[in-house]
Amino acid sequence: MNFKTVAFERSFGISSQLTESTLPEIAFAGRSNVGKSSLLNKLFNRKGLAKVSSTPGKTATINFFSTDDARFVDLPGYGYARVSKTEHERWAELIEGYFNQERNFALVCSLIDIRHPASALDENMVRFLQDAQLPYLIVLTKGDKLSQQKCNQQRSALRKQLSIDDDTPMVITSSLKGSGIDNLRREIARFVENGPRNL
Ligand SMILES: Nc1nc2c(ncn2[C@@H]2O[C@H](COP(=O)(O)OP(=O)(O)OP(=O)(O)O)[C@@H](O)[C@H]2O)c(=O)[nH]1
Ligand SMILES: [Mg+2]
Repeated sequence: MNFKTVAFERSFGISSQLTESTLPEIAFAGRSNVGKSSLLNKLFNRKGLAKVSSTPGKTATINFFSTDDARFVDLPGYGYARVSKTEHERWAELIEGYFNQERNFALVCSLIDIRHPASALDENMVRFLQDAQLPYLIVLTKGDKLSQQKCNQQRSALRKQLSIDDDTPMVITSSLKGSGIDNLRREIARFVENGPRNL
């Protein structure tokens, strides 16, 4: 797998429009503002690839980015309180629609802010991935905000809180400093090479 060439493919506002899954897919899920779009940009060292904003709710569509051997999927963030009911329903339709399709799910990266305990919505997301037996890992974002010791403590606490088994990687990253990014690239490549999970 190489992280050198990537191109924005398309945005989708409704799941029925999602194009066929022709490549192994790596999806990024997490609450609004957790750093999904920033992480994608950092993985490819391309600042403007996915739109980043300090205002939560920036990514309100499913965005596909493709490389030669995989497709990266930026999912809309959950848990942004100030969206309207219709916006929330649209979010739910998109996420559920994506995961309910027969797609080539190589890996779901579930992003959680390292500074806080997981929210109820984070717990739901992880439980869904576990119950559906989807291949997943946890990315703990914004690692630059805590000392290394605190980061490691938080990782252990979150592993416990979310009942993450020891075989599931929990990668600490900072899109600001670049730490953990190589490690995450390696994990992504490993999951893609292992092939899709037959559900
Ligand atoms: N300090 C720090 N800030 C970060 C990091 N990653 C993202 N941010 C900041 O967090 C904010 C949200 O980042 P985004 O990448 O837009 O978050 P998102 O998860 O895509 O948000 P939505 O599109 O709303 O779902 C921005 O202000 C980023 O600069 C990080 O590793 N460290
Ligand atoms: Mg985003």
